Amino acid sequence: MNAPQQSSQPLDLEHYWMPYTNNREFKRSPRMIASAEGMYYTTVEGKKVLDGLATLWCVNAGHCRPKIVEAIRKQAGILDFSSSFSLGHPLPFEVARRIAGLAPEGMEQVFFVNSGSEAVDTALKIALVYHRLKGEGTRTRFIGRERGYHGVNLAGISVGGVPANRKAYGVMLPGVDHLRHTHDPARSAYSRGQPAEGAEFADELEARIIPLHDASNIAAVIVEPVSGAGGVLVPPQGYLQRLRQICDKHGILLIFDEVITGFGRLGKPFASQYFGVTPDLITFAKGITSGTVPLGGVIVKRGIYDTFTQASGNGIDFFHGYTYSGHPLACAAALGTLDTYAEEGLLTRAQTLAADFENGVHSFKGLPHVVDCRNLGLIGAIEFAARAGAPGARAKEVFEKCWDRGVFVRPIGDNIAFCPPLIAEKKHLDEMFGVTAEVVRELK
Ligand code: PXG
Ligand code: PLP
Repeated sequence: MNAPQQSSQPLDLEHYWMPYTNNREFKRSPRMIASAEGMYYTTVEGKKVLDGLATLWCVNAGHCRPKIVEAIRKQAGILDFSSSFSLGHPLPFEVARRIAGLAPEGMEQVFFVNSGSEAVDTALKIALVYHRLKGEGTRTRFIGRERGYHGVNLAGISVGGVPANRKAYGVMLPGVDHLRHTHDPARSAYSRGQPAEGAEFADELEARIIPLHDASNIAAVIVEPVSGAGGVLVPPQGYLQRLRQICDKHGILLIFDEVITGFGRLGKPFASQYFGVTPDLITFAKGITSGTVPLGGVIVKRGIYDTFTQASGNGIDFFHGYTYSGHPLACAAALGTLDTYAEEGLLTRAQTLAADFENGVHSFKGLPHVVDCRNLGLIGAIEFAARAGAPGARAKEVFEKCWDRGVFVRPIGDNIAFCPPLIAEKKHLDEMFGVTAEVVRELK
């Protein structure tokens, strides 16, 4: 199977097993990207495509930004790799200091990993050990949420709530329960920003889950402040505050998975600050390097870190870490990214664009088959009624036709998600929404 490419050698597509892809379909008709700059990809055929999803919710600074490229280039020639297992090099210390400076007050220590999935596993393990060190070792259960996405590792799919990511894997982590999701189209379809109704969905934690499992057995609740991969679900007003209150009352840790919402998506460094709710742990990835080099991590409250270090005596304080935790190239990319964010004001830029973005998302109301429009900051989605007998077909068709017309947006079930790089300008939003609307108008 061959595809066009720039060199004279045709590209052999056979051997790469692509993730989350219909491999046979792709290899029959590949969508292949050669390069990218700013808001646009260039395909191998030379076509420009607007990146309407920051690639996979991560390229917040836009593509191939000079400071980031230069930081990676330079670091590769200075220190290619050095481990962080009882050795050190300066970069992860500096990145951690910078992140602590952006994080909610009191969240000061950063543990590095290489992806959002690893960040989730790490956060759950920190929660287990923390309770054990506090003499509450019975707290081993985790509470996730329907339609939550917490990566693909076994712990992440256990607390996650996307059925397709779970159904083929049989036994997962034991002792996991799920809150219901907050999607409530009957009351809240077409909400601009946070739905007014639905804070009481959080009460299920206290009314059903805690009585069933007993708080003394529950380690943590993990939620995305705004669910992304589950279809862009915006939390109802007051919902996250209520989760926080209930967790506090019962000694349960609250984990915000900010892999998508972190680094400016809602116009603050973290969604936690946007909502004014401080969790005990934050997982992050993606935007920390604007997608350039894999890096993720967990930010914890000071007291959690202190509990580990005080308990360890002369030994290792946390028996956990990845070979590449704190990798020099990833950390260099992070510093270049954080500099770019700071110089261009990108971590607050979503505030400036949010109104235009909201108007763009809600301009789909009334177009064929559209049943909902949702938005917050610079993340949003439109939802279609499922085509009879073919769920997801409408969104897939929209994705394919938009791509052909030079705009990349992501289908998620019957939703189309929008999540542009934070450097987007009004003209890019107009192009993204305009092309998508043209395609939606043709939908059968
Ligand atoms: N948590 C959240 C909230 C995420 O959005 C992860 C964890 C896992 O991160 P890694 O780096 O391990 O992929 C994510 C990642 C989609 C899609 O279908 C979403 C993600 C990744 C891939 C596809 O939209 N989010
Ligand atoms: N498998 C084997 C055999 C290993 O030696 C290691 C790390 O040393 C791993 C898996 C884990 O790899 P990583 O630390 O990159 O997650």
